[in-house]
Amino acid sequence: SGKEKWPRGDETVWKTNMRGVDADIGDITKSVVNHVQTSLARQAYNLDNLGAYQAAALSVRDNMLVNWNETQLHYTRKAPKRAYYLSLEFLMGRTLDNALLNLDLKSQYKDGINQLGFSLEDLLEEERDAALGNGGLGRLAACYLDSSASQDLPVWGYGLRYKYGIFQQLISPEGNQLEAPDPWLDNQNPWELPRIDVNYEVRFYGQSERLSEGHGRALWTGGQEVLAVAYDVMIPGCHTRNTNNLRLWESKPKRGFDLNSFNAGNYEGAVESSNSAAAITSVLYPNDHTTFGKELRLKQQYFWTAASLADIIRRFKNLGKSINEFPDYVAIQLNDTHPTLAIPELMRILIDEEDLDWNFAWQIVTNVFFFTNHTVLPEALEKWPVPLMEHILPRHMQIIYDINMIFLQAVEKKFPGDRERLARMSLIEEGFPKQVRMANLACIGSRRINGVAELHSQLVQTTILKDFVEFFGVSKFGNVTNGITPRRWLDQCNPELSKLISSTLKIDKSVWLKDLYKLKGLVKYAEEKGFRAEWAAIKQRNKERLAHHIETTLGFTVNTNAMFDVQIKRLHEYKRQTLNILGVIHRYLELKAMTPAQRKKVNPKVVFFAGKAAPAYYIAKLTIRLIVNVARVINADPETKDYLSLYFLPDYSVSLAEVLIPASDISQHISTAGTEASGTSNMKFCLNGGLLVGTVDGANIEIAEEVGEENVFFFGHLTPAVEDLRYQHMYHPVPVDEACPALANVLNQISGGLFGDGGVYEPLVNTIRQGDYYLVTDDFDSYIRALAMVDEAYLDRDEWVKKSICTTANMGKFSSDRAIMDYAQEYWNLEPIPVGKD
Ligand code: Z2T
Repeated sequence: SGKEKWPRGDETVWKTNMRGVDADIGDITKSVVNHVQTSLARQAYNLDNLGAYQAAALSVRDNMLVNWNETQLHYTRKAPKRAYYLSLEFLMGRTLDNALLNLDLKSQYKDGINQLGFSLEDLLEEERDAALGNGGLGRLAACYLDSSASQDLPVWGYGLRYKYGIFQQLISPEGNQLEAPDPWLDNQNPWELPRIDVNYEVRFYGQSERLSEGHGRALWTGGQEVLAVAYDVMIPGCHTRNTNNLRLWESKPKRGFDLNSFNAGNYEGAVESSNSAAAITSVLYPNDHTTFGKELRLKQQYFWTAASLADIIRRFKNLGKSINEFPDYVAIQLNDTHPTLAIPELMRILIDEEDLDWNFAWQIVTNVFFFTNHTVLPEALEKWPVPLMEHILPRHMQIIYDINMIFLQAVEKKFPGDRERLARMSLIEEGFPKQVRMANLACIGSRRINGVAELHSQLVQTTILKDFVEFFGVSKFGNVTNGITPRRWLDQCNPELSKLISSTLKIDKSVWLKDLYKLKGLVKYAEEKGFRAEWAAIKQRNKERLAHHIETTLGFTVNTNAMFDVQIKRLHEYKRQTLNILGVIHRYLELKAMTPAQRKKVNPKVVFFAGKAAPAYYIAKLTIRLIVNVARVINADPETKDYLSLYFLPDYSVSLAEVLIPASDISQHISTAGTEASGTSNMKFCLNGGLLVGTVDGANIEIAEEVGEENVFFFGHLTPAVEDLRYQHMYHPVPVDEACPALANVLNQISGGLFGDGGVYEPLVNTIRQGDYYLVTDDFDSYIRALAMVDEAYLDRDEWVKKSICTTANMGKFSSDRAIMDYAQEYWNLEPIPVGKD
């Protein structure tokens, strides 16, 4: 490389002009002013914070584009193996601050923006979150993109450009969650580049006619054709020129109007079909752990996988290689089962379009795909009704049947006569209607399968995919414990702590942010009084920053002398926000029973909740209502409010998490054992020196292994006990009054109307009184004891700060850099391709 002929014009003119903005104030202000004038057509006279933010963003974007172009050219020249991360969700949050930090331009832009009469901090607040995800799964995808770029790995993301991201959450005066649309693109989005020229046609419906016997070619015709148009989002690596790509697809009608109906005088029909094409990428489905079997969701999944595969294959073909080398150049990671249709789609392309025979095609397919499972909850396992699939994707349904028949023959050969095993492993679940089991399809169509934490990966192998482990052997199954990017989740959200770490370790942050095990060096400073004082002072200022945020956005005055106790995540019964709120009520009742003198000895505490509930999840919404009404009562109680207060912060988002996490003393990760696959916010809190109250579940276990069990407050039953306890609740129920009197008392207070009409909460309270699937009764006493130990530990503030320091110091393992390198080496077989190093 480097010896190619320059393609056009005078090479030096091109090259000297191909540069972004220099890292000096003069060049930066020139670039921003230029964007104000030419890109926005505005002037200093009428420029508000939003306009100034947009101009600053466009200026930073210029820099990223230079790197992006160089990176893509470099990858093309080096022609390495590439990986593609297919995810229906990318919860990116804001971009400007992250980009400035990764490009190492933040202080220069701060000064430049100042000279122009604005404050960078204010401008950062103007940006809307890109909230194209529900929760952990989508945020994980965003962290993995940051880590791929930061480690120079040739990885692209593929997703959908939803017009509406996750809904905005409003809380009504009664405490009910209301949902409003999130039109995140209304202010224009400077971070995306429309690529009108990169587009593919995607077919739905129609007929599939087999052209030969057996598993040969077919002809799929008719139906509806929709256009997929690419929008590219640049992903800058940290302190590297490598800038990767996230390609998001937007759906459009193929021609503005359907001409046939238009000519037949059916104007409305024509417009409607154009609407139905645009509808495909209109909205992100807001369910995190349930599937609804909606036709539009299936169309989203196919639209996205078909466009992405077409794009991947086009790029591969540009290499001029033969198709059997496809797995040497391409790895495709399936983020949960949502992109599983990519498997029959690649079969369709190889057989119907490339004319390969079945076995050869299947050989390629099963060497390209990798599958990550994110939950073992049965209600989250995707199944699609066969009639729906047949209607929308007739050719794919044929292929799925063919895959199934050949697979079950192999199973029958290995386990002769085991009909129940065949029924369990079949891609088709019998019933009315029959359904396609997407996890089974993803499993047999992939090279390797992984879970997202040690315990979870074990559960995958021993429960939902047990038969497949027995069939394929255990080496096809693995674990990659999740990680988080320390760029956003320490340096960006907690700049003071980041600075203290760099100055203490005497290591530039560009080094330890990319080698997080370096934090271990902090352990010895836990013994230094001065260091502990600085550490504690930063936590205190972060608490004040949060309090200030709440004061300005919600108007509440938060007691910053209290311990901050935080639970922020999607509302779900398995995550047991119920346990937390019932614990709060228990504490309140105890405080009420005390004399003023006794109360004065209590550790004051502020409890924060935030999180969205799926719009159709009744019990989760009722839990929000209970939290809001408990808050209303106890925050207004003059006897107790100095010792206990409670806030439900509406509209949880990545940006809100960035303010909450650095302010927490303690955070709660209290799922029923065996239900939370990993959790990732647990890692974010601990990285920021917050301690953890949790069950022995998901990544909590590995966090305790790293930071030491003495620094984690564990409670509750263990995974192996859960099945038996559930059985007890079902078949030998013990009334709550007997099983757990303290809990019974709390439930009776709710039913008795202490927090408003008790009848409202009966459906929620009854999930515990009857059945108690998530074992709130069984874990309540041990939970209360764990919280008492937290209070006791907090009394010795010196020891507490030591725990906090040692926790941060031992979080190296949970960098998403480690996780993504694990995928690169153990799954994708990918090498770093650094730009500008050769
Ligand atoms: C999700 O966020 C997660 C799992 C899902 O299963 C769906 C969604 Cl939207 C289908 C979460 C897990 O609950 C969490 O434990 C894990 O840390 C996260 O994915 C990332 O792996």
